[in-house]
Amino acid sequence: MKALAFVCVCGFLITVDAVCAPRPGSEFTLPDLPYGANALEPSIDTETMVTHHDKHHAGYVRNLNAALADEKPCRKPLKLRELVEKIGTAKLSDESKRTTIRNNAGGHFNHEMYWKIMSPEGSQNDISRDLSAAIATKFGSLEALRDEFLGAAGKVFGSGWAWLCMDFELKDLMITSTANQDNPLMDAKWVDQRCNPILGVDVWEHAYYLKRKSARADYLEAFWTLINWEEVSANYADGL
Ligand code: MN3
Repeated sequence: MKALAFVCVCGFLITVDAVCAPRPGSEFTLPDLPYGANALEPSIDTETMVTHHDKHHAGYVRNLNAALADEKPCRKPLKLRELVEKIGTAKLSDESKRTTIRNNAGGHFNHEMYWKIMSPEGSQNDISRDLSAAIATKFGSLEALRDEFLGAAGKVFGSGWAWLCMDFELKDLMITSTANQDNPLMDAKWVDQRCNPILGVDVWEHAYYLKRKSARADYLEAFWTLINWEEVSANYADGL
């Protein structure tokens, strides 16, 4: 009987406050790009960056705030990562909002990571010793990781993302992909592989179409040269 009571309390704690309305002034906001909109030229053109950040990412943030507004006010700050992790099961005042929150919380989280894991110079020399060792163990070399990662990104059907990800328990690396704005942190019913993402590439056409038309492979080759490995290494260290 005691065990049953414990399970029930646990379930309650998991769902409570997972989805709530941020207090006025604490709504989600669009982060600035960590570099100028023209800084990734010629790999990613300025017009693509401006549209992608100022229209698409801004839209996810705006729609997320609108979808959360009717929930009960948050008692503590609502963390984006927590929302992404819990949206598959969290209690909602209106079930029809689950898809909207899933898409827009995912869109906001994924793009925040995407901007940060790129830099104008790229930084292959900045891979931490730990991440470098993990890459060698799992893939054999950075070149082999590149081939597998870009291969997975090229195979995403329609809009979605490819990820370099960490197993939550074993901490080893893996590559996976998600549809639309889903993220490997989300509920298992929506993703092939639950894991902790440390590097993600956006393969929606809006990420490359203005410059590259349908040539996703060219965009992916260019993206690889932009990766900010210092940031990816920090994500890896956070996941250990
Ligand atoms: Mn995008």
